[in-house]
Amino acid sequence: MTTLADAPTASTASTANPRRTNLARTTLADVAAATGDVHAWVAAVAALTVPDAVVWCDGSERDELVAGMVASGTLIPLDPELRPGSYLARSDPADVARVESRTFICSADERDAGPTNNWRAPDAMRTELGAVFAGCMRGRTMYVVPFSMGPVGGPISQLGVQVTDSPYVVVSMGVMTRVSPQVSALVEGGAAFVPAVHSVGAPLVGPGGRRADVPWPCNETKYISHFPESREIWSFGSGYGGNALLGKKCFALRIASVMGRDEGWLAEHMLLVRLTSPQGRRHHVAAAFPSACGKTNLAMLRPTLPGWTVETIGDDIAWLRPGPDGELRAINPEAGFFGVAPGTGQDTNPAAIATLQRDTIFTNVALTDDGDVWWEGLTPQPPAHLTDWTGADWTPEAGTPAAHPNSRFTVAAAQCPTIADGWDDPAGVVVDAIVFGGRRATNVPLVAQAESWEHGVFMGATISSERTAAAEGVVGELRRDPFAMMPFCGYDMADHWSHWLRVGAALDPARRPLVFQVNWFRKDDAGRFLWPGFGENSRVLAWVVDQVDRARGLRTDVGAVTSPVGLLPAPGALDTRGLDVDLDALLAVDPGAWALEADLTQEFFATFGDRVPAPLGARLERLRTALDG
Ligand code: GTP
Ligand code: SPV
Ligand code: MN
Repeated sequence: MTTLADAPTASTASTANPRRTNLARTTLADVAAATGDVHAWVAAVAALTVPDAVVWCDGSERDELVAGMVASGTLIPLDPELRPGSYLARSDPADVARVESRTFICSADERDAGPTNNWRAPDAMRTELGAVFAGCMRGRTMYVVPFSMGPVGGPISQLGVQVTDSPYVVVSMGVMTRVSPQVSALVEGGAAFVPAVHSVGAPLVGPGGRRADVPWPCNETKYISHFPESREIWSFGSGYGGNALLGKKCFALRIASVMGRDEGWLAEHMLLVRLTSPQGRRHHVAAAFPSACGKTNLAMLRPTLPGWTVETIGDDIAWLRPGPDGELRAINPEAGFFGVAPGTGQDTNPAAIATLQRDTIFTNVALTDDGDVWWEGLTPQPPAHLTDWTGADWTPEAGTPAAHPNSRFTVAAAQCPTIADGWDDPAGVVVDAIVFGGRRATNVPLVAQAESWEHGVFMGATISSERTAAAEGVVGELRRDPFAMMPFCGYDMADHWSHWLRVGAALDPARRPLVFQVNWFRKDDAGRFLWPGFGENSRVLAWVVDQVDRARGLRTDVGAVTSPVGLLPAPGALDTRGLDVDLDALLAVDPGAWALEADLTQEFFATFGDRVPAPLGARLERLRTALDG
């Protein structure tokens, strides 16, 4: 950690601050103009935000920042024997999830943001942001965090620099991304980087003088703004998750999706796993599910099928690029997991439980009386007494969850016992199958295979899912979430579909991944899940990769039968031995319900006007014909 010599000096009386004159003159345009040189850019951000000090980070600052946050009450140390090296943070109760209503794509042309993003004209947004960022770091330290998304220097990797006034964010970025002296040297040496400015929006010095800090500073007004053309990120007012850890959704999805569109690759909301069959054949699967719909679970799956192993490569984001031989290669650009705590237990995700034994930051979970953590689903029975996520006494009679439904853990991927050998290979892995899924109580079968790449893009484009607590909104409400990217695509969603068609066309047809759709969440009339899920999902993955082997001539038995919505497992091809499940109900395709679904898809497509690629319209017509037939 180095403190910049020419940083603005500490000031208690804002009027005495020599930067005040600069402040009036520094605009977001000035900051944008300085992005070519990291030092000039940092100086411009400091002139705008007026921190007390500027500190450059390379990971070596971690222990000091943690000690400071323990002293200030931001982090509560957990019992060193029960949970070594681990901490609990409690956010402000009004800052608990991503805020999609305040997430903006500021492309020059409104049509490039598309109808599913909040658009603002770049200049108008720069003016608005200029007003809130001016002096917003008064009384605080501004940290400069150079980071790499993906293995440092890798051909698929990218650099970023996040400026933030939150030490919680600095420490979290150190887990979720690569922060190191090597990365700092690259950035300071002039390597290109994505500039990302973050402030909790809670200056400690104002007109009334200096205020005391609070454990979780934030601001009621929030902006999570992206400028796709200049690749800039500006986030204000929140310290939570994807709002604040700007390498994640803001860079690795919203900005990277635009880079991918322009450069011929894909940035997706996908987990990445390696499956090894009992015969020792390896396959890699990328799977897109909306937030809190089971990516982390599937990424760490413990197969119930004998002889199969699943190894984890990523649990949230994948960057995919056509490789030199017509294959599709993928990396996990992240270095850690920011996973949903509730529902994570020994039965549902033992690998996650093992990962979280030490060196983990928990946010908004409950605290046990002996200094450990708890959340709904960690154990079948809750402890008799807890301190809930708000810091209040809690007993099982409370009637409120002890952990916030979007409470999370932040932990290094390398700690995961199922992490794959070579998970951080800069060249990535070759993707054999792509899976799309969502939470659907009705209609959508357990698994279906696309008949072609175009059909696969149609499947991705038509995903809908019941809302979860990962963002604001009514939990359970059905919404469209194409490619599980609705909140994360930095450009027009229909252009995203065209881009997928283009990328697929550039791949070798013999090596192109097969595409599937899954649904673990189908329910019976009594509202019970029809499928046990979790480790049993290995049965579905096994069928998926068996289908890949069949497509490549490695197996000759019949694996699938046709249906209006795609290829379904042939009788006996999906191994359900030992399970008490109603496979007919799980795979049922109700033509009436699907005809309604097709009508809704047509309405949805219509919202994108003429940007919907023709093959998707044709696919919809084929679906209708098949349902009539
Ligand atoms: P983000 O990190 O928000 O992008 O989400 P994620 O997709 O990684 O979510 P995660 O894996 O943490 O999903 C958590 C929720 O999905 C919990 O409520 C789990 O209990 C539930 N879940 C995961 N897999 C299954 C499954 O196979 N069946 C059922 N019924 N629920 C599941
Ligand atoms: C999601 O909401 O999809 C997440 C959590 O993975 S956050 O990083 O907060 O976006
Ligand atoms: Mn996610």
